[in-house]
Amino acid sequence: MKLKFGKWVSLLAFLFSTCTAYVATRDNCCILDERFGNYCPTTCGIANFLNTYQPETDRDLQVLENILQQISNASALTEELFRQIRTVHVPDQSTQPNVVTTYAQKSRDIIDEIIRYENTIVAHENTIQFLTEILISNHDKIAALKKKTAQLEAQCQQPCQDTVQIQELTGRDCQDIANKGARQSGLYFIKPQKTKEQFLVYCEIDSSGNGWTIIQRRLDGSEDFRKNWIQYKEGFGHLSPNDQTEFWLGNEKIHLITTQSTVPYALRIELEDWSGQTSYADYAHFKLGTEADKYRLMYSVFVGGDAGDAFDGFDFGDDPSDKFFTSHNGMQFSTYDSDNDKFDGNCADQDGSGWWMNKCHAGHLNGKYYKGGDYTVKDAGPAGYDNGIIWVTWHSRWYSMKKASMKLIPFSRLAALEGGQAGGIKQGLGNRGDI
Ligand SMILES: [Ca+2]
Repeated sequence: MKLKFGKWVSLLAFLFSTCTAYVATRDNCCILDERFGNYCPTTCGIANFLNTYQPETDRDLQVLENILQQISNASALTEELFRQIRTVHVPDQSTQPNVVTTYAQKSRDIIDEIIRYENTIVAHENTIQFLTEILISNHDKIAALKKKTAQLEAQCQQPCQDTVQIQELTGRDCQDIANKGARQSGLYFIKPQKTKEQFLVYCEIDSSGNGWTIIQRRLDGSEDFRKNWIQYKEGFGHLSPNDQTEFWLGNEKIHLITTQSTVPYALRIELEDWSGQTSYADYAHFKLGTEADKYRLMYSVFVGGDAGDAFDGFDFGDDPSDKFFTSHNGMQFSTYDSDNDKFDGNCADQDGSGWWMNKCHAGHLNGKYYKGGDYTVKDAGPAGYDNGIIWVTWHSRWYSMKKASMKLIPFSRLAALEGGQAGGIKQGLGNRGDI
């Protein structure tokens, strides 16, 4: 863009040849300029003028050239930037919607995951709350146990005393002891004939000298009567001097007592319901067979008693054979681990007891203890059969006794006792004709 000095000289030569008028006007001076004064400049004047202003003009031109070069560079840079932007950012219109869809799905997944975690946290909080309550409960129990332990430790510091008083007299049964003069009920050792060793029993002796040997006692449900064959054989529970504990004397001992001689025994069953009413039932010639015969129940006759004769079976109205299949005389003893009943199943296992089961029972004094008396199929557990302390000729099979006991006395003594009280026994025994 810069004009060379040679070109300026050519131009001035032209101007000099055409502008020769002495007074410069627009007509005779083509380069009239006030900086030349009132005359059209000569060659030297123009040359001086040019020499004066050329450097400044050259600088201006150089400045202009630089500016143009910068603009040119800037344009190139801009074009390069555009090119690079196009290269880097290539819009893909076809894939854009999918990208948006993918991001939306991811967002939903994240939200779902957050909700899931929140639910998990809430569930864990509930679990923690539940466990915390158990922990607090256990702490309370532990504290109670520690307190109890401390009390027991304090008691253990005291000297041990045997408070059980055992009477000195002995005999072959409690009536024998009473016959020897004993008039106090309590714990005695007896030794039936043909028995190698004596064993402890509770004797109930009245002022008239009647001596009852107690073979079973139910009174508060403190003893679990769901026991196996060996336990029923040997006996379980506790004998106490005041007879305030539950027990089963043991089939072997009952067998030994009732078969020790030709002297027949009588069995008395005494019951008490939850209203305080009592009743009893007496059976003559009561005895148990050997273990080999599964301690079979045998008696001759129901002597009497307001409890009724449940051992003879009961017609429940379910089936004509009810009475036959719920009678007990002649039945072998059964426990949950020794099924000797007449039932396809296991009566003793279903009813949780040991007893002379038929198919299964009408009297069941080793049954489950139900406080209050009345109980239901639901209370009876999975089997759903009547399994309480039952004597159906007095109360229904869905009523369980508050108290029950079974006790022995030589039959002759019972006959005298019954004869003096009522006389019903005479008729019962008269039918047998064997007393
Ligand atoms: Ca069976």
